[in-house]
Amino acid sequence: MKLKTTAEHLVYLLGAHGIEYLFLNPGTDTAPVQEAVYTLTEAGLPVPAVLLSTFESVSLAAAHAYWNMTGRPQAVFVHVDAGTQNLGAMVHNVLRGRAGVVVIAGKTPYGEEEGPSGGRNAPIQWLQDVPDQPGIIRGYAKWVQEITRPDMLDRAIGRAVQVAASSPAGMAYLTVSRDVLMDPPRVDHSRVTGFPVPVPAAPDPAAVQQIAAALAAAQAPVLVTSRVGRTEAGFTAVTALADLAGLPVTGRLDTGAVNISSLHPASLPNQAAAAAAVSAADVILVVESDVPWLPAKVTLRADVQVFHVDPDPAKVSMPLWSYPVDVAVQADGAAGLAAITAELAGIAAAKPEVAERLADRVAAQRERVTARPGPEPLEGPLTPRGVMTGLNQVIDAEDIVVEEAVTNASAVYEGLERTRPGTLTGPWAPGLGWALGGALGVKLARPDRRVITVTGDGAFLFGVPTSALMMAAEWGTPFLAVILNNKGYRASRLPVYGLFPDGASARRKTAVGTRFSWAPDYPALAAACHAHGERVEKAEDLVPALRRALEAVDAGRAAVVECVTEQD
Ligand SMILES: Cc1ncc(C[n+]2csc(CCOP(=O)(O)OP(=O)(O)O)c2C)c(N)n1
Ligand SMILES: [Mg+2]
Repeated sequence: MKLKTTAEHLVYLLGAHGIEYLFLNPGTDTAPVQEAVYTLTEAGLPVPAVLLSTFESVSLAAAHAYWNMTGRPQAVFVHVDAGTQNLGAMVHNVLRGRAGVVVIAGKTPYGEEEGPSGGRNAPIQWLQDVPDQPGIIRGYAKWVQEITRPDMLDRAIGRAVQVAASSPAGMAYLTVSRDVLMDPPRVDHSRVTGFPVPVPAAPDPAAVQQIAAALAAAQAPVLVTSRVGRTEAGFTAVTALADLAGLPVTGRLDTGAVNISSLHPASLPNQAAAAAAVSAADVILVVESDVPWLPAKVTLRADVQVFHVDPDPAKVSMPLWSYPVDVAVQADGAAGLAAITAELAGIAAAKPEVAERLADRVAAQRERVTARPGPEPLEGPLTPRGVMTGLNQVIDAEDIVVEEAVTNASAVYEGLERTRPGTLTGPWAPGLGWALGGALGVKLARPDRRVITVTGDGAFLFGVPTSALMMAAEWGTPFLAVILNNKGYRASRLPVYGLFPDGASARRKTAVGTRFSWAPDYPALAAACHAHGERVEKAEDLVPALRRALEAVDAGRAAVVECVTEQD
């Protein structure tokens, strides 16, 4: 096929670079791209599947979640500055989640000629012209580029995918005007090869030796990691080190992936246990964690040694990040852990006293695990922990949970059994409204798995449920949303009590701007969006409601289970 427009070239290049999905919210700027999808399809060329989304933040959360599951960046096409603004706080989540995504935004045309040049032919195209469209996302994107000429397109797309996927991954933001999209393409020298994603950095051998030696000598080491279990390799590496060194593992503070089975004896059961382990530690190994502990809540030992392994241990995107680190190693977390474990195994093989110390710790850990609290019984008023008890009864080990439970996140991390890598994901970032789009993205990436999101009622509403539930039907990506409905923003109430314990708000047992008196009827909202809906008020009713909802999901329909809980 002889390509006629730069838009056709663009769509071709996206497919050629392995973009499987193009999440699209179109406008006047995207007309050449929309046409190109059909012309390429008719010519038998592979093109990304185009998924319409009625709200841009939902698209971006879906692309982010897809990255979390696969490590493969997808493309989100948005309408000029307005669509870019609707990406909203999900842009921040992409930054903190180190998610590889390619966002392409149209730009209003430069020319004023009507016709095939794609120039301005409607009043809106003057109004769309703003001084700094990329400025909307500049503080968060990893890389920004405007495609100003057809002959740079191949390099711009190749580089966008390369930059987005390289570690630490992030957002590549491209803009392109409608008239450039209408320009004749420059395919004569176009190439899709030569844009490799760099292989992950291996750790420095001397630093690995130093860390392994410190772990061999340690009396009370601890491993703090949030993200490394996102991949099977990371999960395996954490488990191997815990099995060898008997060191406790936590990722509970800034929450995170299943880094080790929640049933493994090394998995610290809650934040209090994590804080105790960190304060008592003589060696702290931090691997891919942005907030390893709270300085305000934890006093470290004076003789502690802190080691930090991360693709970006300097945390360049955080203006103040000053945890006291002795040795920082720039490396992929999984590769770093595997190297440290191999080195430590070598030391243990050579020194029986080290082998004995490690074996003692492993044995001690196994004994401690028997003392874990049992599940909360399911009777009487429903509680967030009770909801986890119910979920444990109905979900399988391989089902994937998407967490945005806010003040009840600890109920999820402490109460939900998660034993397999990649079976828990979330934004783990500041912008609420990720979970529903995230659930869509997970389901796209893992169509054979069940997807269950656990959200606060506020988080659910931030997630644009009318859009996300509609998309579940449009895309054929059903999921179950479990709402922990405490009737408002508890997270925005507790800090008022915290700062003013004897204040007017604490006395009134409420704070302005945090209670929902007229929340939607959630099951009715679900029904309006083609989803199955349930409301549960009594603990005894939970499991049957969850089962009915999962039946609906298994039959291809999204479902919403509103769990009414009373919380201060
Ligand atoms: C986009 C966005 N707006 C506002 C906030 C501030 N915020 C943080 S938590 C929260 C309340 C969340 O409510 P809900 O999901 O019901 O959880 P709960 O606090 O009740 O546990 C708000 C408004 C935010 N993080 N992101
Ligand atoms: Mg709430």
